[in-house]
Amino acid sequence: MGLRFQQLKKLWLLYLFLLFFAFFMFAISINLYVSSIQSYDAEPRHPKPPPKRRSLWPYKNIVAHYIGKGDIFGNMTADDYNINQFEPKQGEGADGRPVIVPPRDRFRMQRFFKLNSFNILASDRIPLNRTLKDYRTGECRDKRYANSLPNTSVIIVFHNEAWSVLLRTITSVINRSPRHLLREIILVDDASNRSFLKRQLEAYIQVLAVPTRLYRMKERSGLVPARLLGAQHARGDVLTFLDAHCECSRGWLEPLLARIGESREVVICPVIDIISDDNFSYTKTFENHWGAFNWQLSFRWFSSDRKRQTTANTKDSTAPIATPGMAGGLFAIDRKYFYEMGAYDSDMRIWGGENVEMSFRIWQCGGRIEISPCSHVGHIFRSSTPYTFPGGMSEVLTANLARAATVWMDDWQYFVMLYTAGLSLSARDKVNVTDRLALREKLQCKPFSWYLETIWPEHFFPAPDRFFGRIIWLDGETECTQAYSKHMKNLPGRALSREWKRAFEEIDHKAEEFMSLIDLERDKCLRPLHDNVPRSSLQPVTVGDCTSHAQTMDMFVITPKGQIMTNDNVCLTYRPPKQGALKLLRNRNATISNVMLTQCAIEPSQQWTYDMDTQQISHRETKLCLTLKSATNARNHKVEKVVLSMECNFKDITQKWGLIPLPWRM
Ligand SMILES: *[C@@H]1O[C@H](CO)[C@@H](O)[C@H](O)[C@H]1NC(C)=O
Ligand SMILES: *[C@@H]1O[C@H](CO)[C@@H](O)[C@H](O)[C@H]1NC(C)=O
Ligand SMILES: *[C@@H]1O[C@H](CO)[C@@H](O)[C@H](O)[C@H]1NC(C)=O
Ligand SMILES: *[C@@H]1O[C@H](CO)[C@@H](O)[C@H](O)[C@H]1NC(C)=O
Ligand SMILES: *[C@@H]1O[C@H](CO)[C@@H](O)[C@H](O)[C@H]1NC(C)=O
Ligand SMILES: *[C@@H]1O[C@H](CO)[C@@H](O)[C@H](O)[C@H]1NC(C)=O
Ligand SMILES: *[C@@H]1O[C@H](CO)[C@@H](O)[C@H](O)[C@H]1NC(C)=O
Ligand SMILES: [Mn+2]
Repeated sequence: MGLRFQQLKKLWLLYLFLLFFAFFMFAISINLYVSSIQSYDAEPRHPKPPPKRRSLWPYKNIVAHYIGKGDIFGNMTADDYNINQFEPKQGEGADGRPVIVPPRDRFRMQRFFKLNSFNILASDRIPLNRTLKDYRTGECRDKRYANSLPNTSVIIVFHNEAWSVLLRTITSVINRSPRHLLREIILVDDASNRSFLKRQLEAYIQVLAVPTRLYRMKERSGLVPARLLGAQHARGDVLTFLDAHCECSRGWLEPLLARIGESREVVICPVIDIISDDNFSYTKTFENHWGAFNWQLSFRWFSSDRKRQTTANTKDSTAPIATPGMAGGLFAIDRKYFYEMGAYDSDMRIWGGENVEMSFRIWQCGGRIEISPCSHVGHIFRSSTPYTFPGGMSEVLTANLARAATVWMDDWQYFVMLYTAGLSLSARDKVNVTDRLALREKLQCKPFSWYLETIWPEHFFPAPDRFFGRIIWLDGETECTQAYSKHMKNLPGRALSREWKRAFEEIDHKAEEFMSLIDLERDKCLRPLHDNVPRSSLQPVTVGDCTSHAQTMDMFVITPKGQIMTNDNVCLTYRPPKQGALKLLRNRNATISNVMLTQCAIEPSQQWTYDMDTQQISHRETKLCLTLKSATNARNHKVEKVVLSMECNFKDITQKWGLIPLPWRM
């Protein structure tokens, strides 16, 4: 009897244990489920870290189609859309620290993310007046500005912005600007329909310490018309445009106004720091960077050793940095100068392309665009826009870009239209830019070639003295390779010159023939080993199918000095693998080579020569020739064709390369 009781007791314990175990497993699986969604969801949105020296900063233009995550979190209702859940917790997010949303709210956090494409639950926990650190360098902090700086109107356009994010932007402007420099804040509502942006907002701005006025667009018009409406009502000496999802940090305003006080022809931008869309942490970015555009006119950040400082004293780390392009969201400009220079192209719709137009226009018409390293403003970078895009996002964007290109880019407009997906030469016929061309005439603006040569000498666009086209492997099997080799063999005095210029001219003579002979399927083009790897990262090179026009993977620009460049400021580089490089490559299971595509820089590792006689491309310094070899991928043991540089051997068919031009201007 006693024994049985003991057994029962054991069973009972076992039963209890099993119960606990089941519960435990359940908890773990829920946790795993939530975190797996989170990491899947969060990864593509994470802004990339600030740029290191001489690295391309790969955070992209924030345009992408929003892809819903299905309805695992339930669909948004009108109530979800209109509810304002702002509930600040003392000290949350202080000093720009990240916010951790408590586990019980994680599901709601996921659910509401898509409403704004940022973590609204995190934002709603942070007080409007949260503290930020002082992100300036010591030199910037010590800098003293004149007493009589021009004053400014701050213009903020919003469309269905979240309450806490919009008001934190406004609060940071008020709290961190000297009162006498801030004349007014002008809000322009681009036809929002969230209910808290109506009366509730109107009541809120009545009591602010700085006069704040709100104007509303009658229908959704976009950034340009809304900013123009705001500017029209502004009375400050300077117009300062901000996005509606920013936080100004200490001392942000004085350096901007001081620079315009010095020279009214300067359009000046702050350094744009990163506010995480996920946890709202504020991350300072590298100060010595500048911006420009890629072949498709998407804005890109770059940084370089080349001194772009505006003063003669290049040691002055507080001096603004000249930049060929502006991101467009955040900048200050003298109000009268804004109108003298043609304000904005008011026919640009919704969003996108206006920063391209303004960058070209300001420079070509005699102004300057600069970034002040002393002014830091945080901005929430999102990976997609949560808002509607009347007219279709890519249609609107390409139409705007077509306007900018047609007015300002001269010969290069054809290049952009030929090699941008969604654009074509017929885009020119659809735009009416009569007024803008008249403006260009009136302001007597300089040609685009001047802009490239003078303002952006390190650019990677084609030019009259450069080669633009494909580099094919001369396997001797296709018509194109045979015609090319034959032509090179019959050149008089061909062996005398290894000048690229000479080669470009010879190839130009036969451009039509070579272009008509190339067979996109049979000819083999030099190109990156992997598709879809960020252009900024180190990547090996191979030969493969030549791509169609809208992709530019296999298109290169070669300069007379022997830089072999491609889109996004990427150059063919001789790079003997080091320990570090090996590690880097192992992560991406790529094959190791001593020839890589990487960030352009003026240095010997990126200088190549071409021998017309042997059709070899060799690295100038080491005299090693580009060679096509098979290599085994260390990780997946697949055999891949990789381009290496090796001892030259004029008989080796794997070292023969042809330059087949592509058209880029009319
Ligand atoms: C969400 O909306 C889609 C279509 O709009 C519908 O097919 C789906 O059933 C909805 N899901 C829920 C959970 O309501
Ligand atoms: C923020 O404002 C609240 C009142 O609205 C105030 O109690 C708090 O001290 C302020 N915090 C800072 C850092 O100024
Ligand atoms: C702004 O500056 C203008 C002159 O530059 C002056 O007339 C105006 O009073 C100033 N406004 C404020 C608020 O300081
Ligand atoms: C707001 O407008 C969008 C279209 O722009 C519409 O889909 C949505 O239902 C509207 N929301 C409310 C609450 O009216
Ligand atoms: C907050 O987000 C940033 C960037 O998105 C990330 O680097 C950081 O690790 C995050 N912090 C926390 C505590 O999750
Ligand atoms: C283009 O616009 C101008 C002025 O806005 C107008 O006079 C002209 O007729 C328009 N041209 C065409 C072809 O629509
Ligand atoms: C790494 O190898 C795997 C398996 O072959 C492949 O699916 C993946 O795309 C590779 N990753 C990169 C970055 O090339
Ligand atoms: Mn923005």
